[in-house]
Amino acid sequence: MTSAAIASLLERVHARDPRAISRAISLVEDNHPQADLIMSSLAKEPIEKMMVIGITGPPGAGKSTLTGQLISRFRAEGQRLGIIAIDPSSPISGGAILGDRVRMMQHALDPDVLVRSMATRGRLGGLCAAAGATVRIMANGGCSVIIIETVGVGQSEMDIIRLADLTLLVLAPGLGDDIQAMKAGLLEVADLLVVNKADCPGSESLALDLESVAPDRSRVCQTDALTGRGVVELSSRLASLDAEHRADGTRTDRRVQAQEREIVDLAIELLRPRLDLAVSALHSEPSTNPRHLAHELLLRLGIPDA
Ligand SMILES: Nc1nc2c(ncn2[C@@H]2O[C@H](COP(=O)(O)OP(=O)(O)O)[C@@H](O)[C@H]2O)c(=O)[nH]1
Ligand SMILES: [Mg+2]
Repeated sequence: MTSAAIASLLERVHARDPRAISRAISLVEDNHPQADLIMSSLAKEPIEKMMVIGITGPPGAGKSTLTGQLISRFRAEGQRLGIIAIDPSSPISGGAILGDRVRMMQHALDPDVLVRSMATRGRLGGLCAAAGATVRIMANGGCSVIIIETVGVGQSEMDIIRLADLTLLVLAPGLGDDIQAMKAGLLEVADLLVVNKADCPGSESLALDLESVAPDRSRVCQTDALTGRGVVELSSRLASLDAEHRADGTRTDRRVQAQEREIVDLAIELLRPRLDLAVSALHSEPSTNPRHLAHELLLRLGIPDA
């Protein structure tokens, strides 16, 4: 693609054309030679304004159903949304993703809800780089709220949580969640703990359990994502936390940290092909200590003492 073609693509992104937005995201994801030009041509202002919400929690907790409800709330306020569905690229959870698509069908024809799925598999540097680029392009395409829905509670979830301005951990009764196990990671980093399926038995005691471990009990919300009960309260909590974090600098701190993660991801991605090339030039013999050879490899690329 010529620079002129990229310029016209970006013009269409700024004119909110969903196809152009999707094309720009794909070019950057695929490391197109013009990816740098696309990213450096983006406007800062919409990126500063946007709110990125991460939604995580065990499969079946109701994340997609709740996302659907939040989409309706934000659309009622006239906001344009970007939705990023993290796809584990595994046949086992393929069904879950199909289900998610069905649950978002009510918004499928809405030109102001842009949905993108993103694979976790086959990514060297983690998800931060790809998701970071996607949210920035979506913001330039007029999305003021971006929701990233993850699939479970693994490493890629932590990556996404780092990227989000605000994170919801969605739990539900009857899933056999071991709160103690989750406590180590997600309970601490999530901004709001959502007990979904408030219509189901056990939700009250799950909420009480969470209130006892949460650093601040006002962080616990209850929702019934099927009917939408509790969603208005949840979105107003989100709005007030967002305002708080904008005012006290938390949001800026988080974005700086997220960008550091992204830079490391990108650097690893950039380095990998050069390492692959240089390793064959090493002509290494079978060795008891390949670690030594790894140092040697880095030395050849001008990185001493690694
Ligand atoms: N009773 C009840 N069922 C719900 C609620 N929210 C979601 N579900 C159901 O729980 C199942 C899993 O929901 P889904 O949104 O796919 O969960 P996810 O895997 O976390 O994305 C679906 O059958 C939903 O219809 C709720 O608040 N109450
Ligand atoms: Mg889901």
